[in-house]
Amino acid sequence: MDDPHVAPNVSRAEIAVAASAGVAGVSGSFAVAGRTPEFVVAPVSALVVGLAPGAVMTAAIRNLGDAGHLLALGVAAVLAVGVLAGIAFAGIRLGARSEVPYTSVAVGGVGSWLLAVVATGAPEQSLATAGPIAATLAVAERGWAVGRESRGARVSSSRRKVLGAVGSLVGFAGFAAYRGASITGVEPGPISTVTDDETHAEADRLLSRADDRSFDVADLSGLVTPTDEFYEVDIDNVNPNPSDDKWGLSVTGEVEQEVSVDFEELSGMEAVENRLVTLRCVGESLNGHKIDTAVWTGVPTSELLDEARPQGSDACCVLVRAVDGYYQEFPLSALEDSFLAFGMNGRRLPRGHGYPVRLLVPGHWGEINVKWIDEIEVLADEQKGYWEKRGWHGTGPVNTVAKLHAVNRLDSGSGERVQVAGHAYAGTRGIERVEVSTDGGESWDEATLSEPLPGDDVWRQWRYEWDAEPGEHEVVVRATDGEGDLQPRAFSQPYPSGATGWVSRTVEA
Ligand SMILES: Nc1nc2c(c(=O)[nH]1)N[C@H]1C(S)=C(S)[C@@H](COP(=O)(O)O)O[C@H]1N2
Ligand SMILES: [Mo]
Repeated sequence: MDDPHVAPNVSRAEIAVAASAGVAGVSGSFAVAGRTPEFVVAPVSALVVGLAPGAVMTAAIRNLGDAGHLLALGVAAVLAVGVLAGIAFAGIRLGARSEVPYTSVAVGGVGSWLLAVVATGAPEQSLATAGPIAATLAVAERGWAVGRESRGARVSSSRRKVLGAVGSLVGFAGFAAYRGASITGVEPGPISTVTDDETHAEADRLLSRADDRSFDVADLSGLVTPTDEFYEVDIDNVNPNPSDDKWGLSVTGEVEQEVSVDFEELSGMEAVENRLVTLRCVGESLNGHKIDTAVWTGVPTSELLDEARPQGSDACCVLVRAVDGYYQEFPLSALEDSFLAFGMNGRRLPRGHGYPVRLLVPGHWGEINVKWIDEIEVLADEQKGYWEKRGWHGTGPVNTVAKLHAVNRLDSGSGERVQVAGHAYAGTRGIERVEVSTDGGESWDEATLSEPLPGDDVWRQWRYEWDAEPGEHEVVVRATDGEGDLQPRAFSQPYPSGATGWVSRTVEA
């Protein structure tokens, strides 16, 4: 039965057992850890992301979103199965040469456990990787022992055993997928679990104010984005899952005094407040949807900076680091009005948006709004951040944009009344005016803007209606920011400095 293509004395059965052990190990790990950093595939995935060229990463994150993350995680899972199968195989081979019973089980079990501990740093959860591998090897070794004793046993009985083994493995993997999918990591409770009720009440007031001022337009999202619809951009396929008591933030580098806070100290500060802030990703397409707004609860970063006292002329900029290995560099001045948020829309930050604490830098592209923040290093010399090393220029203020997301036909008896609407955003410059053309840019009319919301970094909604002649109309939208600057007409792709141009769309009346 030996396969001529594999090394002498290595049987297909051994390879099949090793591969099964690998699948069982990854399954067991997922059943216990789910999509958290303790999942044995997570470090493999981080390695893959680290090695991937910037262009590939950018394309995957921009075009595939979470599907891209799942795809990459799938590739990493296959690699992890391979590595664990390798350990199991080493166990089987050593076992074949050893007189000591269950050598394969010991080698495969202990070896995979050690590797999982080194990779994830989680000794207990790593048992869920090693256990199923050891069990698979034990079943196989027992089967081989029995097989040797009763040579010539009927083939049908061994086929039945193989089918049974495959069935158990598939069943176990299915159970693991189901179990692991329900593990979400830290769950955000209401903000009042860490602040006083007044802070919570204030967040609720801002939420209802935003609700009141949002247009009632079909297909147009409100002025505040519900947390589970808020866009998300992550470099990793598995988000960190930190706990409050393990978290800490320090201000280091060119400062007179290094400062560190833990979560209790930060959330217990007098200065806790709520802010409405819009975020926009530099990688989003011109009329894309990677732009959203929330009510954030937190503390001005100046509370820590004032204590640390960056050293005057020596300090040009900051390098902000995060738990997931992400880092961004930008001018110290941008940090002045920034905010350390631990709440989002009246609840603790969800894991995907930076639990326990993230940075919000008013008016700047999303990428420097570092999630899972744990260090602010004040620098004397400029450096490149994570995305800047990959060619992006996304640490500065956002470009002005007017989106066109809703087109509705209003029933008005005679003729076609058409409504178009969207959001407009210019960071801290604010939006002064949005204009709409229904003839491809020949003539312009002013759109109605939503009432401004408190805060100096909040988008606005616009809407416009007209009686349209039957046929096609080229609708174009453009915004003017609070400094009186009309957004540039010239179109450019998001890479490397953010999309520019006027959004246009053909509307059928
Ligand atoms: N630690 C960390 N912070 C991060 C990122 C990340 O991958 N890791 N992505 C950045 C990017 S590119 C953007 S656009 C915003 C998105 O924030 P959100 O996912 O909460 O919408 O977070 C930024 N902060
Ligand atoms: Mo981004």
